[in-house]
Amino acid sequence: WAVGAVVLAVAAALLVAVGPQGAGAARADTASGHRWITDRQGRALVLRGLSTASSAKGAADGMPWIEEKDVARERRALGTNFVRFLLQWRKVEPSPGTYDRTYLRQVAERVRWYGERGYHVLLDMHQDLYGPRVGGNGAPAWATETDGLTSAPTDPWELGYVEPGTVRAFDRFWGTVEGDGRDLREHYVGAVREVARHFADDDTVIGYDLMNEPWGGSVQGPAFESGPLARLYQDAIDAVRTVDRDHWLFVEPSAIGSNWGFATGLPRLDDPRGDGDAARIAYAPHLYPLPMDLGGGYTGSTKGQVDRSLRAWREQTEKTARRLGAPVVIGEFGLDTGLPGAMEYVEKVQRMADDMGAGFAYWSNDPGPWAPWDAKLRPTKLLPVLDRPAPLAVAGDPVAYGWDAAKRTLAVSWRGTAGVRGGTEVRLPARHFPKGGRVAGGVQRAWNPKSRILTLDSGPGTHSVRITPRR
Ligand code: IDC
Repeated sequence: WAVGAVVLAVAAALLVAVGPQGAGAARADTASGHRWITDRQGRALVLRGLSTASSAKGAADGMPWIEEKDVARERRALGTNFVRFLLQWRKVEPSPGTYDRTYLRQVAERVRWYGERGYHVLLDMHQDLYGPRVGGNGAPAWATETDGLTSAPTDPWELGYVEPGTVRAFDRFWGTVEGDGRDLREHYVGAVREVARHFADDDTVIGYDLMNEPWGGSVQGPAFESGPLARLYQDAIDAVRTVDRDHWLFVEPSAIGSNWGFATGLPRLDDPRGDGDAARIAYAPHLYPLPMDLGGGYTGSTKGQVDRSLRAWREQTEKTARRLGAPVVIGEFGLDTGLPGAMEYVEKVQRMADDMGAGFAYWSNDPGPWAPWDAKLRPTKLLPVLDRPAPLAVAGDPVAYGWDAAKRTLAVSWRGTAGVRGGTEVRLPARHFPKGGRVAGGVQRAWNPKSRILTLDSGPGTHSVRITPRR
């Protein structure tokens, strides 16, 4: 989002205005007024994982780089329970109104690889810079209308969002400029519904991310988010519900601004399932503080700016989640692990996610400098940072949880709620718990040294459990 010095100056001023106290006053309590995505046993899911994968964007068959053995390695190495799986509209609907069943079956095969290892999969309708005809990925060529305007490659890639062909393609998609009448939004909604129809009965799928980093073209800010974007989301939600009653619908704000911690104008959306606890709309904003987008690390004066950005981001995210009545999953965060302070930053974001009771998908699992493995699939220094003790599923309403590295203690507290089956599951990585865990304040029901999952007894009332390494 390097859109120049002016933006940077405005951004800095706004961040200073929000100030350090802003979100610092947020509750440590993650339970009250906070909704949770639950598993089939009614347990609150703490979703932790990565996106799979950027490589799918340009692949002819639209598949990410992974083979089944890579999924097995991801589970073994990180113990994650979540994956954000990239889809491409160009593959779902290669020609107008025609859906590619072979593509959806190939996706389903990979979803099964994850499902067999205990993962929950979020299917992400990904796009960057609209589509390949204007230098990006996502939309099919037949749905890219540029009125003769073109887009040149840019460095960094995000600047492509202001290339004329890309802006026009978005404007035509949203219907905010005069066009030849073809309703591209209706096609997009149809493609999302087709994905949902295919996966409606798939228990590994947790939901659909309706659009990656929506961009308003020449219409920005609340005019975009409360207008064309909200309409598209509502139409997509209504369409999905005609074929899929149960999976969650994840919505993202317009990335510009929100990724840095600014407010979003996204309004509350209606789920035909019903209001309150019946609704299944989740909020999945991305987190990329501006100083880091501009290439900075987490060090020196940049560190202070990033910290302010994180506080602002948390405050805005919690506010928006309350407005939407939605649980929060950080849909993307990530950085080049070679940047100074990068590991401290990843550690900090994970702590923040725990404090917020939010899930996350680190960007991304593509082997290379951002990932927990390099191009030769050897672990990078990110791997031990992501391989962190955490609860996976909580048998009730989570109150608070977190790993204290200094005290070598994983604390989890929750209120048992009626109708929940099974115990609370926590994962204890071998690097921190070589001989398993010693449980205080609760009862260990089971320990699986292979999956590193310890199950705790639950029941009515409040539970407050502390787990330290067994000696
Ligand atoms: C990036 C990839 C990069 C690719 C670029 C454009 O890492 O290799 O060239 O997309 O396709 C996002 C996007 C996500 C980006 C990621 C990192 O949602 O697709 O992936 N990012 O730049 N928003 C902010 C950052």
